[in-house]
Amino acid sequence: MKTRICDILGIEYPILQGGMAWVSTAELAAAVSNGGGLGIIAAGNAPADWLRNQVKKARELTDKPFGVNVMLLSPFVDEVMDVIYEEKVSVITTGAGNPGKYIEKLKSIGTKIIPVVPSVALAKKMEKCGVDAVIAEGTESGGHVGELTTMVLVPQVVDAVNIPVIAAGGIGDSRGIVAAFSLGAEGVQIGTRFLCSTECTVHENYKMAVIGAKDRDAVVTGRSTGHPVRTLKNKLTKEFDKLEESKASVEDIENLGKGRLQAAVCDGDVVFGSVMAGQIAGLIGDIKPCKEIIDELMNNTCDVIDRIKSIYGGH
Ligand code: TUI
Repeated sequence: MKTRICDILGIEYPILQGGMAWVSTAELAAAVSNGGGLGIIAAGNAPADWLRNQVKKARELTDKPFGVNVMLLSPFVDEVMDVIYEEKVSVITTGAGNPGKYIEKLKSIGTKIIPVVPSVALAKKMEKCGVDAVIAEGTESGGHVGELTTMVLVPQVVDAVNIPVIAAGGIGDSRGIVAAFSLGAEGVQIGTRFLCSTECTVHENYKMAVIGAKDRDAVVTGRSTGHPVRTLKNKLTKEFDKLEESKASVEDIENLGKGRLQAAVCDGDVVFGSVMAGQIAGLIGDIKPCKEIIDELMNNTCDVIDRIKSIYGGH
């Protein structure tokens, strides 16, 4: 499975690891890169020094390419970008906004830029700005979500742009990969599946909450704030629902979420923490090394394609 994405990024398989705030650390990124995909360190809301250390750590753990995910709503976004320039990070993905104003400088140092786009309009705009590819992320994903599903977003973005499209949201096994390629994607971004890996440093409770999740457990809260977020249902999401039903202010709703992702990731508070995960959580049933996850994804892809061929009489 070689696509333009493999050539652009210098990777073996067209699999990118999702940039998950607090979750996508140097350890996880290096493990995915060592497995033949593109590992990604998520800057999230972290300050520049944290990111610089993580980039250095990842360089110690792998000699393969890896990237950084920039969350554009971060209060530290400008200093995070400075680290990316100084460290000459080879590829960045962006989320939760339009990275337009950073593109020229990034291109001048050869950094590849792959923004997440939740719409055709932003995909076209980004192509015009000269980005290298786009990630069409459906609302099935965990964390901050757009409106459209992967199934409808990916083919419309594919038809609208000439640069490669990476599908994201709801992909956790080989069937999802083949589906994404059927829609015209040339790569996939996978988050929740890699969260349940041996190398991922999140608290064990968090991984077990994902493994225990059923099909309808990853719900969206915070729609009224303009920043809807998908997490596993728990006491915190019930509290969010109550606040939203009572038409609480955006400030009150946002305050309820403060520090809750850190509490889930670092302290294992899966009851009142923000357990961000995608809708595919219900499909994930084990924790294993990233290399095994990637090998399984790639090996089973051939079986899925063979099954499709057999349905169509092998033609
Ligand atoms: O960014 C993500 N997922 C995230 S970010 C995050 S941290 C956070 N926590 C609370 C509120 C907000 C952020 C947790 N998970 N995925 C990529 C993504 N990007 N999803 C949606 C978008 C997006 C939305 C609007 C990208 C661009 C965009 O453009 C608006 C514009 O300015 O044109």
